[in-house]
Amino acid sequence: MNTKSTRRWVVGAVAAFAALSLAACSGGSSGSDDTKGSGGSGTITVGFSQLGAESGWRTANTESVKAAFTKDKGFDLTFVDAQQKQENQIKAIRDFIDQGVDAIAFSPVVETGWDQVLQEAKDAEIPVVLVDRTVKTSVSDPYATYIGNDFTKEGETAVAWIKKNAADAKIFELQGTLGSSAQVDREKPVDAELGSQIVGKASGNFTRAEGKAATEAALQAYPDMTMIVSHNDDMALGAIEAIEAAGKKPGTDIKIVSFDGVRDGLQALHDKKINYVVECNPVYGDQIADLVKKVVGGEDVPTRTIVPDEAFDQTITQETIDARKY
Ligand code: GYE
Repeated sequence: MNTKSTRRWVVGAVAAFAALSLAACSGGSSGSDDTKGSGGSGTITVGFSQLGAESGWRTANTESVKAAFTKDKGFDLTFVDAQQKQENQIKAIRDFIDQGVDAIAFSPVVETGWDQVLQEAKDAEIPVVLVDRTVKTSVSDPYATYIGNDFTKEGETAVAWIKKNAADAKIFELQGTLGSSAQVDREKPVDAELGSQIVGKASGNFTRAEGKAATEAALQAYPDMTMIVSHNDDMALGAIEAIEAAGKKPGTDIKIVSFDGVRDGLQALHDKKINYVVECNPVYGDQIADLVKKVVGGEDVPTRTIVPDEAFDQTITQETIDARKY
């Protein structure tokens, strides 16, 4: 039996035992409540390492996670915000391992550097559910399942719009956190299809303030740019401030293509300051919780669950924006 099936067997046996002892002492108060697994009576303890609070997307994702992992729904959640620092995430995951949680969920800030801690979780037989961003690791069978959006597809959607609507744009690429899968994968199709039109790149680390600063510098360095491809809405909103401060018109003098679809971003699209927004839906806490339950209960889960995204142009209506969840 490999590690996974051993764990499955143990979890199943514990659940069966819990069900039996519950039946045996019905009405009694002596039943242990630290039963692990999703056997019905037990609470599932989950450690969630969120990478930060850098953007509107992240805030919406965190709210969705917290709303899904409640006591009422059978979870005991420890949620730790890593403030965009990998070492904080590694420490949080090690703490979860020490606590012996039933499952670990985490959104990795960057793709690499997780080998050791993933191995430690594996050795401790604690299943890992990877959320939002992906990892590159040499550990075999490093996590139980992944759920998130298809960033490469999002990049392709942006490229298709640019080719159709601004084919000769001179592009400054406002990158997300360097080395994060959201940056790497959104950028790949842009480089592949529009590489010769990219006049410069700089990271704004997915925040509004850094997006503004990077755009201020870019306006000086690349005066010929006619478009910004921003890896998220927050940085695009920072870019809008910088463009306006430089006396130019965002959406006209410098077109903006962005990702996420947070309400402020879509409002700027409606106001014609952004030209196109590729959605990245962060509201999937319930799906993460469902996967955690299944993994802990030893049920089969898909290796990958992709959250579907839309895209919006300036024809978006105010009603659509007002009806958004985030
Ligand atoms: O686009 C950005 C956030 O990983 C999809 O991270 C996520 C990205 C999202 O900071 O706003």
